[in-house]
Amino acid sequence: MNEQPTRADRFSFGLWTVGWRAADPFGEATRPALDPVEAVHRLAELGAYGVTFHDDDLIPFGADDTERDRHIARFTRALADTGLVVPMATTNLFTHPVFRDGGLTSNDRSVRRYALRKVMRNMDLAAELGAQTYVLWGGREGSETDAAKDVAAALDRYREGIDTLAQYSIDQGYGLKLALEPKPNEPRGDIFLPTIGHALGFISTLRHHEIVGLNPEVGHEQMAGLNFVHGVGQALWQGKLFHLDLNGQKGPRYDQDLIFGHGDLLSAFFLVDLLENGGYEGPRHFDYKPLRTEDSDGVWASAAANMRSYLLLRERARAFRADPEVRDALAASRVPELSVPTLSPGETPADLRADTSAFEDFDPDKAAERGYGFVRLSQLAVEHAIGAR
Ligand SMILES: [Mn+2]
Repeated sequence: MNEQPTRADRFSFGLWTVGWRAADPFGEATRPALDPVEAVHRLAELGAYGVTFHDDDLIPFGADDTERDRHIARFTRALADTGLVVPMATTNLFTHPVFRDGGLTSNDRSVRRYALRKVMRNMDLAAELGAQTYVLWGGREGSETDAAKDVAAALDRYREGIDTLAQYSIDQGYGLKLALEPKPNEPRGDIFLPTIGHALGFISTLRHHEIVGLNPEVGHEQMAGLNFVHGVGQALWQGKLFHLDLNGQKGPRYDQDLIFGHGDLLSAFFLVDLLENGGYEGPRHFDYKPLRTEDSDGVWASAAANMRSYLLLRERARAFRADPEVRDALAASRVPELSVPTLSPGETPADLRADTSAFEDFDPDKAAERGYGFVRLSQLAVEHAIGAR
């Protein structure tokens, strides 16, 4: 496949991804700092259309107004020079020690008020740069011991925080939608809103639930042992897939943030198939970490690899859907039949109860005889995914 990424593919990267200096809990940084202006230029050359950032990726924590304006001006010029857009922005509520017990759910009320102001300040910048989505990853919202938190109170404060920020977006006329990013653990021992399902349940209780959705991440759900494709499928079904973070992960362990496709490849194949056919129109955003072993050449190779993995999987998913044998196998497996409503138009529960063919004359032993043919279907998917067809 010689297809190169284009702006139409809507690939975007966080500044913190290619800019990660690769310090980990056991070792120091292996790479020098990356100027956000260089990141913008390199990503544009590679074919990305967008760049995203936490406030502190762009403006060092504690910078005064003059310094802040200077960083923003340089970044804005780089965007204008390259045509890169900022579809999403987010806030760092996890690095500074003030957030050691979280931001929106810290036990310390003054920290919660400070956290809200920090988010609002970067929402101002996000709106100015034309972003549509504002992501909230509550990495420090949680605990290591259940003695530390009244969970109901923490969720009350989480809801108050998100309601306040949604109200702010509305009051300012920013049109920013908020996207919550679930994660089960790391850096906290346990994080609130640990999965897509928890977050969807929480969102339904919000005052402005219509402008709050999700930014699910491949690795985060897989860390919890969950099926990311099913999670994204439900988020789409509920109209809540506002944005997403693509990367790779090898099962339940620490957050690996591998290149997209370098973890569970078959799940990545089905994910691309779902995104391309399920009505998701948003950015294909990569939230990954270039391996700590790599130098700066390796960083840019890894950025290109994410996009190439996606494009290859998209090509494979298209081939899968276009294959007559696959269509035949889908029909034999009665996959399309699942789209047929179980009751007939206008049929009531009483009508169903009166239908003897549904129960009294139904032969469950006979119906149980026939297999579903999912093995054939699954093998066809594997063969398309690995390019054997
Ligand atoms: Mn991650």
